[in-house]
Amino acid sequence: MAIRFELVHVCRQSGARLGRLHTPHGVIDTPVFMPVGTLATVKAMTPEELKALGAQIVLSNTYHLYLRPGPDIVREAGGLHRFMNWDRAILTDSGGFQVFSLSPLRKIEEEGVTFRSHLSGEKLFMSPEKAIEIQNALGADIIMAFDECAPYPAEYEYVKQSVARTTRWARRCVAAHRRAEDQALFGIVQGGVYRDLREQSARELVELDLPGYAVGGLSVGEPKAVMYEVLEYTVPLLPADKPRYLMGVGSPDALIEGVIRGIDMFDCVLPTRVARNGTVMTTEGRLVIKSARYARDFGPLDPHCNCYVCRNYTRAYIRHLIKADEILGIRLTTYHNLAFLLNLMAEIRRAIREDRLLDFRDAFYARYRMEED
Ligand code: PRF
Ligand code: ZN
Repeated sequence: MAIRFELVHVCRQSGARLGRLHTPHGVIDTPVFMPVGTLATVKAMTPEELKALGAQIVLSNTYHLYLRPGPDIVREAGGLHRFMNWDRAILTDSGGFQVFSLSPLRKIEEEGVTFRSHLSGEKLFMSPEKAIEIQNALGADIIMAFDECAPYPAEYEYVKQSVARTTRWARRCVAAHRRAEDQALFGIVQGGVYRDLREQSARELVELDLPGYAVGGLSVGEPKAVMYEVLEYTVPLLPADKPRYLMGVGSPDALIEGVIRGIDMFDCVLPTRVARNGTVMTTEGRLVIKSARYARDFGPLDPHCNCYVCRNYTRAYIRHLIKADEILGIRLTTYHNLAFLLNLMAEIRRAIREDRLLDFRDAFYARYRMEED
């Protein structure tokens, strides 16, 4: 068994779970947020900096690493951990989402997906077997089944076909997996916003007795209230003794709401992506640092944050760096945004341990100005 999930405590106020996920590259305290390192790097951060921030696991992408540098080079380097100098845990997504969101002219068939590289335009093919073969070569601690993420909105009949195909593909992933002893293969529940399809997807995947399960197909444009409702009826269908991962979610409010509904793992490009256009995440909401109002603001990015950036740099200085396109600007906003989200997760874990996660949510919302859906 590649991983072992230890349920440490269930919050008596919210039902949220505190856990420990044991992997071949260390123990992860859950609920956890996984910074995204699409191309075997969390953009602008060194592994040493990620460790200083307390990152316990990062996510990388099969699709992107398949296009470049190619799985053979990563395997020859000794695997993804050695290639990128990261000795803590790694999860790779299967490409079953990036193919759909990034590649033009893709064609989905039972055998797999034919698509064009968004870089070279060259025609490529991805199948469940291929996605697993690549992920076996990359060597992450947790790998994901090759799924189809239906768009939102999508017709019931379309999603029904897509759920059935995702189950058949998951079975093929299980059969193709060659490293079950040191790589945990997670299934991905699909089904859009249709309750019976979510139930069918969960039932069929749970039958495969995988070491963990993700909820996919959410945060794809539906209102947040709809996502929360889907989680409310989907998460209880997943085994309580295995980790549950909500894919592609990273806004502070959705992290808190996801944890309350029983989620243990999250990933999102949000903190690192918005950092690069100068958006800073704070306890009061997002702040656009380029704005003229910060030109003479000599306070920290977030007065409630005590990260390296907030202890040493001012809003005025970081605004100047970002406006001047200086590399240090996006390094500092990225560092702070990750510190903010990783610290939020640590506070969530403490609130679960102390049976007060609902009180924590209310206190957080009292200060936080929410983004629109
Ligand atoms: N499937 C996979 N990766 C994903 C998703 C999915 O549905 C999502 C949906 N938010 C993000 N990343 N394989
Ligand atoms: Zn900070």
